[in-house]
Amino acid sequence: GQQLAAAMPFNPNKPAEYGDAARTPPPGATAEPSTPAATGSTSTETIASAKLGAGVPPQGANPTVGPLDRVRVDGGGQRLTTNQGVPIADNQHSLKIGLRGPTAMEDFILREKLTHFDHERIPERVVHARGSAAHGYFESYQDLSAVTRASLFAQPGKRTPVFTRFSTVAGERGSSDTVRDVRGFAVKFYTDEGNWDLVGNNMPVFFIQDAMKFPDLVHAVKPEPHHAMPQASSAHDTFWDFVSLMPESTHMLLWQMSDRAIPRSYRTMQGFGVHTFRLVNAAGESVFCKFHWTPLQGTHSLVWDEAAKLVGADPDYHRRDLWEAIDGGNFPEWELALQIFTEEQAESFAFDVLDPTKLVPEELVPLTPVGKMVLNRNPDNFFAETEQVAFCTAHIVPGIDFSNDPLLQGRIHSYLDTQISRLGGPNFHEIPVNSPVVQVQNNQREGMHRQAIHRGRVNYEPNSLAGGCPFQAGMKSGFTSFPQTISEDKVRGNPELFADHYSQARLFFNSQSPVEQAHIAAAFRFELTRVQTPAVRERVLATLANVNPVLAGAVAGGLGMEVPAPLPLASSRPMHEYEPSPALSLLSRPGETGIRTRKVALLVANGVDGAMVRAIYSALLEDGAVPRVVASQLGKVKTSDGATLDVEITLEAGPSVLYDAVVVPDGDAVTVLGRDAHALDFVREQYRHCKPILVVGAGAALLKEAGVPPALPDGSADPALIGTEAGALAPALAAFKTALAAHRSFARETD
Ligand code: HDE
Repeated sequence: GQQLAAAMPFNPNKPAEYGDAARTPPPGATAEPSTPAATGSTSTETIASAKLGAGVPPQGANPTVGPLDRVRVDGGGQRLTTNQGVPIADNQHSLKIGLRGPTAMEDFILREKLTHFDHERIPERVVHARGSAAHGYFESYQDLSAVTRASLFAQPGKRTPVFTRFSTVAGERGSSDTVRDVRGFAVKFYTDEGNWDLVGNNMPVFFIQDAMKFPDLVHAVKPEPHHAMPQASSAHDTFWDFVSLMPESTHMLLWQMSDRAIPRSYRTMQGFGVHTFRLVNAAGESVFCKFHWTPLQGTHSLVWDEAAKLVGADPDYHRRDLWEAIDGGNFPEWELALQIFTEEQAESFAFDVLDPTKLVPEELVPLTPVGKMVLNRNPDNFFAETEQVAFCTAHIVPGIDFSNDPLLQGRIHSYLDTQISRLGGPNFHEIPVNSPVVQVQNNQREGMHRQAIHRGRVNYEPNSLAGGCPFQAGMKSGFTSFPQTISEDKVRGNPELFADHYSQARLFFNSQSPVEQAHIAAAFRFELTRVQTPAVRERVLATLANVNPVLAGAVAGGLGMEVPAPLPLASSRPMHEYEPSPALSLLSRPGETGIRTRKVALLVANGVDGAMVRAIYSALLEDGAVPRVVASQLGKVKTSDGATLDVEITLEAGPSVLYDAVVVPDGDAVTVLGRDAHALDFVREQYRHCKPILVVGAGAALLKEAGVPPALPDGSADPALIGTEAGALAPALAAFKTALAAHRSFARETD
């Protein structure tokens, strides 16, 4: 027996069955990666995994790494096995009756492999199907116990692991990243009192006021049911038909037609909890609260023409950007801020705080920063983590509670419900990425795919046979709902202030810079041009006539129409007039990370000044930017000093839209580049998309060839169009970096 035990492999997956002692291999057993030939023994998957102490911890290790360790699988140095762990001798040939004969029914290896493959797909999310996620942590700045007993806010410096998923809403799982759409911003906090999911968007308001309307809204925006077109786009009749009959959507439509809907990166978006929530302290006192995420990287967007071209150039543009930033150690950060207000204050506002089509202006209730989120680890496996993560608005923790916002109330039901069909049953909380870091204890049992092995005979409460355990936590430490007093009739309807559909739409538009206003008008023009039904276009114009005459006029002009009479108002109350709120402009948050992670193309060809390319390349690298040597063809180019330079990517594979800026260095290369249509398009598009351009010496000729205005040494005509002689590179490079940090020069926009 002793001998047999020694020969048996030790299985570290099962320490729980035998207590902690089982973590130590029995004498003779091996927990080291081993080649079967050397020892004649097998080893289990986790033995080879880096996380069992054999290797380096994954980048940005945090407390979720431990719990996920149990299920990580690394195949390095291992034999192929079936799902039953049986070693597979031949993975290339099925079992046949004679080399040219039929396949044997008994080929259980083939059948297992095909059966598993046949069932690989799960339903995609009905909305927010396409997304990307990362692990990280939230760090609290201060002790917030005066307003909430939520443990993650209990003390300064306290860290809580998070998993955050960003998404588009309308597109299917394989659609493109840069379409015009709202972006999801969902954060799962693995707190020490259970999971809290803050399932927000990158815009602070929503299209509808009541959960009852959500299926209709989603049906209207999704591809039309008869021919399943268009993919991932709101620019079609059914969407505009629905929203033009739903004046409460007007405020959100302005956000959706703004540059917020085409972010430069997930890393440059704000996030919002949208609804009013409650915070509750240990004494049971409650205040209202709105959640805001502000990116340290600043808020930056694409321009529409660029976004449309990126759909083709790189459909994974945002996914890649997030992945590469984290992979390269540029961990994105967001500050979490709260708008805290009392119920009494809320009653004095000109809008109803339970109405999710309204925001609370920062001028009315300032933001209180309470902590920051750092995303520092890419998932190991997209399906296991990003696809299987289940966010639920119902996941709240003691200290946080819902408000009566009728949209939020409906969401409390929907998210748990949807996981049951999407993830195949009620045990989705046991999927590793969804498991809390605290132990789950209750008497819920069985169901599909149960992982936990509950011990003992007691699966009910109250009980005496298990000493009453697990026992109710009680009011002091357990979750308690805020005991709001309500004495009202049971009715279907809305409070009166919900009927003010336009004053905050007007606030938003009036708070935008002229450039942003022009982009909003252009987006309406584009979308309504795609709409085929004139009456729908007309109804949207009649809606906009209630918002702002300049906007309505610009959109109508763009469509070759007259502005119709405004839609009749739903309420006779005079509309509230807000002062513009500068915080609502994207340009008000340029960010603190300078040129870090900005991508810069250096266009080269034979004859380029190689020393200059190297100097500019390293100067950009030094400040954290991502320079790339781009040419017509891969391989090497000969530089003017007789040396060579490695080309990193071609103009064809790396077109202009993939870069935030371009440099055309000095040298004869310009003659070669000037004959390449890709190079001409490149600089034309960099110019058209308002990106910083630096041309040195002879490089200026490429601008002329492309029909771009000349670059002046001092950038006086256009601060992001910088030309210099080779001898004066340093100041020009400094000006270029400043322009790059500012992201774009909208003053030159010609679209
Ligand atoms: Fe969602 N929403 N939603 N939503 N939502 C889903 O849940 C729903 C709403 C949001 O990365 C679904 O797991 C209803 C507002 C995000 O996995 C589903 C209503 C906001 C995500 C669902 C809303 C959101 C979802 C689809 C109105 C911003 C992606 C799959 C009553 C505050 C989360 C899933 C992720 C996903 C229902 C409205 C944000 C069907 C019924 C408002 C970020 O449950």
